[in-house]
Amino acid sequence: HLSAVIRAQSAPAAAAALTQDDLKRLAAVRAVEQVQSGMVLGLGTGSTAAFAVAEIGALLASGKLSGIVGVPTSKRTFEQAQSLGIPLSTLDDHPRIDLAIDGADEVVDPDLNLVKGRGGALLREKMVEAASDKFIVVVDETKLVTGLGGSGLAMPVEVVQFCWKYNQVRLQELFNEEGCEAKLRLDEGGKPYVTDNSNYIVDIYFKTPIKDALAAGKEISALEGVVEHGLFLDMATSVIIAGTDGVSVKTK
Ligand code: ABF
Repeated sequence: HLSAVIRAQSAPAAAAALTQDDLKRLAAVRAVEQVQSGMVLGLGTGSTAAFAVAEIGALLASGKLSGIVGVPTSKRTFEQAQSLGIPLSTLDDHPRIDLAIDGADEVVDPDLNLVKGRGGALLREKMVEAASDKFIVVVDETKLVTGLGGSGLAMPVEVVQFCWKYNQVRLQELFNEEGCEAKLRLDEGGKPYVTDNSNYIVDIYFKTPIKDALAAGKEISALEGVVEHGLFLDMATSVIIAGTDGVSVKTK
């Protein structure tokens, strides 16, 4: 009886001790359970997706998985996957992907719409994930919001370098009523942040959640010089959310 009491008391304590990285790893490892030998995989970007890439590398190394081909969503992920010995390819050679696993910046439940690209890799992420039969999103519970743009953090828009201010002003105008601020993203040295595809990013900060994300996405895409935006609508097949109370899987 005494040992049962000790177990019961220590279980919540152990859960409370989980770090955000532990939660990210839990979500990522759960997603990798869906990977089968022979699959073409979209490999996401960011700290949560990196745990999934590491797990895939470990399963390949131990022989539990084989015949995997990975399509990375960024140069960073390419380097990580290459260092783990994961065979890699491109969308040109594998235009159809079986399963993509990636993180997100914001997730709305129940529609599973996302904001992505705070890590700067939104263009390749969107292309790879649009080409995927299944797209599993892996997040810790801090990413859940009631409406996109609701975290107060950036919703990125990738724009060509040429006359980037034109797009900054146009984006600012589009969302003026929402009290948004559109700012050019800078790198640590104070220079414009340059994406893997040699573009710039204009980050939009919303004061309140976007009312109609579908319409907003269309309006942003219609601007000349916009390459892609971070609203990933109707793309996720499922979202795995790791919280201190456990892991939950949301499927549309
Ligand atoms: C990628 O990495 C991006 O779309 C998103 O911006 C970011 C999330 O990073 P993290 O998992 O480190 O929070 O998924």
